[in-house]
Amino acid sequence: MTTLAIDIGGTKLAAARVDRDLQIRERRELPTPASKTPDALRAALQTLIEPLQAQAERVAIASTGIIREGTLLAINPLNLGGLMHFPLVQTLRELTGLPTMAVNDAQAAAWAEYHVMADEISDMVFITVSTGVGGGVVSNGKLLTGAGGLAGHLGHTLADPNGPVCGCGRTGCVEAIASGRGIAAAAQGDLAGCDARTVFTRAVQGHKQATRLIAHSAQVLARLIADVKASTDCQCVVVGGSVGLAQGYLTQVHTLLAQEPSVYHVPLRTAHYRHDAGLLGAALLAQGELS
Ligand code: ADP
Ligand code: BMX
Ligand code: ZN
Repeated sequence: MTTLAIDIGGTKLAAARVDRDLQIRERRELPTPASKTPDALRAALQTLIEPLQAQAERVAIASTGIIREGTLLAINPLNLGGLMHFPLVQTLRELTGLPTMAVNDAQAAAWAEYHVMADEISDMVFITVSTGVGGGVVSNGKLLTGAGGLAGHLGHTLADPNGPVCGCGRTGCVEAIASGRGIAAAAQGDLAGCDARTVFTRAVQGHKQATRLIAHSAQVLARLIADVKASTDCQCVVVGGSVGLAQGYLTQVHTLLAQEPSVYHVPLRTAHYRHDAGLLGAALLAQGELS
């Protein structure tokens, strides 16, 4: 019983064969094609899955964006280029001939992380700080997707009314400041043009602007988590994504959250499944839906 799980992010594509007991047997990664055209994505997905699909019985996709009737929609089209309306489920069905389902990446990751703690916890929130900032909410043991798949898009809540314009059209979203793209966009002077990974490396070396950019991201994330606690009364917030998982980041968020009034405090955890939470959550959801 093997699932071919695929994770489509704004920066990277990942795929793995996942067993029924959630063990990853083989995993591959490719950059999300820079041109972000439908043809380039289809070709990249084909290359990615070809060596993995032989024994698979179904396909489970976790993807950035809102997934509506198997099609990819963006709340932040800047993260997706020309991929708006990409027929995700249809494309993977054609490429593999297998039953296929798709879900938002952060919602999928929330489900995997909830699975790890379901014995002790009924209400939790997952936040990915990656190319964008995504979220998934589990309330009373149920994953919230909302009427149209938008539930949990925490990156598009307000951080600063005087902040940068977000790709979604609003001004000052959490994502426009705290995400990898947000950090890179704010980099100036000798950091101009650097990606978030480089900004983190420079901060470790003591670069002042790099340190400030990361501290600003962590501050925005801590305030978001206080808002999330106020709106969901969750028992735990799990943080993932390459920025969220970066050395020292969650410690900063934790310190800043501790400065908020205690009613907004909530235990913070690093994603148990690290970079694989989206893949495994999609596989888990597919086991339920496509079995
Ligand atoms: P995706 O958004 O495609 O799911 P990631 O979770 O890897 O992919 O997030 C990509 C963002 O994380 C980019 O902005 C990238 O610069 C940044 N990033 C990647 N690796 C690191 C790292 N080791 N430390 C800090 N930031 C990183
Ligand atoms: C954006 C949005 C979310 C996604 C989040 C994290 C798009 C294309 N994506 O807020 O759906 O969950 O980014 O995505 O509108 P990632 O690419 O950083 O993993
Ligand atoms: Zn936004």
